[in-house]
Amino acid sequence: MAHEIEGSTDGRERRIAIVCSRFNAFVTTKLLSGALLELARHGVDDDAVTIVHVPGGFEIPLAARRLAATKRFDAVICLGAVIRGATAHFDYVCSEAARGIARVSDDTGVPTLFGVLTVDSVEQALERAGTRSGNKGAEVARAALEMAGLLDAIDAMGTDR
Ligand code: INI
Repeated sequence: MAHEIEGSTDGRERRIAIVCSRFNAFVTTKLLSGALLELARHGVDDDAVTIVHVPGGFEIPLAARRLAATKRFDAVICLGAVIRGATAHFDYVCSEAARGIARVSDDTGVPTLFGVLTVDSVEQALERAGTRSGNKGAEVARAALEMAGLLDAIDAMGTDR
């Protein structure tokens, strides 16, 4: 019979870091609120959450990497908002943020979640920050807990055959 493993989203023993970009703060503060609410809903203690602010999406990976390297956290949640209309270097900021965040996970083994909105307009950004299309911050917070739980479950299998 096949073995199936899923990550528990129980947050009671979790320590979580959040990197939040200040650029487009009218959106990212909503993502942050969504993430904090979701973590609390899953039992994560207030004291177990560390929030780090960075200037823009471009700077998220560096801060995320430093946090992951401390090994103090079960997951790092990255929050930002890159809006096409607002910048000529939209594509650069998006791709560096996405690539950099993925690398943090790969290099450190600490789940590092991509909660950076990459959208065409302010309306689309606000829709994904708690109005019509849910809240990306909450979504990645839940995913962070699931990935932390999943890695623990895989580790608990041990290395024996
Ligand atoms: N950073 C963002 O997070 N979102 C944006 O929409 C954005 N725009 O429009 O330029 C943005 N730029 C700043 C960038 O992330 C860096 O902070 C800056 O280039 C300094 O390195």
